Amino acid sequence: MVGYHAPIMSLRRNACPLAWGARRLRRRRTIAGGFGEAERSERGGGGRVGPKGRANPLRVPISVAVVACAASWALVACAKPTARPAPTAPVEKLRLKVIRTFPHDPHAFTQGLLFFEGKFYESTGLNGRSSLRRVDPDSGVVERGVDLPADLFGEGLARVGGRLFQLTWQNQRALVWNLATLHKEREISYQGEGWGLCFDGRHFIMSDGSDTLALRDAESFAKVGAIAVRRAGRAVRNLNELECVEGVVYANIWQDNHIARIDPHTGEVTGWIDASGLLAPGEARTSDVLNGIAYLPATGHLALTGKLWPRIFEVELVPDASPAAQ
Ligand SMILES: [Ca+2]
Repeated sequence: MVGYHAPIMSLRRNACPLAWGARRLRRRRTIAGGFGEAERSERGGGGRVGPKGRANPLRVPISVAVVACAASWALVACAKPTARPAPTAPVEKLRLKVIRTFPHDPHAFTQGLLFFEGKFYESTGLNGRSSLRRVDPDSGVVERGVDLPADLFGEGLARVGGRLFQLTWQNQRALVWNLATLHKEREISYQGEGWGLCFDGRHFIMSDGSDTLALRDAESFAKVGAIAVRRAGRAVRNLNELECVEGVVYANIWQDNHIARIDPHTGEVTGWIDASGLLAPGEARTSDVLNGIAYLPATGHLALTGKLWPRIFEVELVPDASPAAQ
């Protein structure tokens, strides 16, 4: 509070240039023996208007100046101190402990991944190679797959009840599939790019590569809100594949080996996960970026993969105490 009052006192001491100007003008008139008409005009309340239609500040009546000063004081006194950024909770640094691995189609350009009742469901991208597939975890066999039309680029994938919702990158169309049969039921139009998608039990949460997640209605897919994602006050851009897990959202950062754990109520990143080093050097040479997060409810672990990765990794999140993480 000391820092807040000190500037106000300083302002008051030097205060109002209008009143100062009026006092100076009256003193000059007294010294010169009076201004006659101008003095009467001033007392009568009429300030002269200059050729540009703007009042000469030295001819502002004292009463007006006093009122103006009082108003300016009131404004200063009532103004809130400069808002300080709300303190942010420390971001927990996390790393991965690999529990086991599953085979993954190294030709699958993974854009969306989820797990439900013992199966992986995966959306793959690229024009002419996009698909939706149900995969057996242990064998990696695609039990049922549907190729998308060549002009569609598959992206994020989310389940709501007995349906799968699959985004497309720039086609602005979401495909709605029957979960059991993988038959397409309908399509939904939306604006902008589609990257990642998850369902938190109430809304869809959708990324578009920016630092903002969109909330969308579970029925209409209409945008109903937005979440600006910040890590220690800084925007986190390139949010990609998503996974909604018990009140938090995990997001791949495109072209980065980190995953953000996000509080969707505040947009704050509460955990920063180093997901580097999963692939062996030989695997990394033929693989693209990390992209694919699925929650495994039986263990509470995550399953992670990437575009053209040969494996899916079941991982546990553990604190990262390495010097590089600090
Ligand atoms: Ca996912």
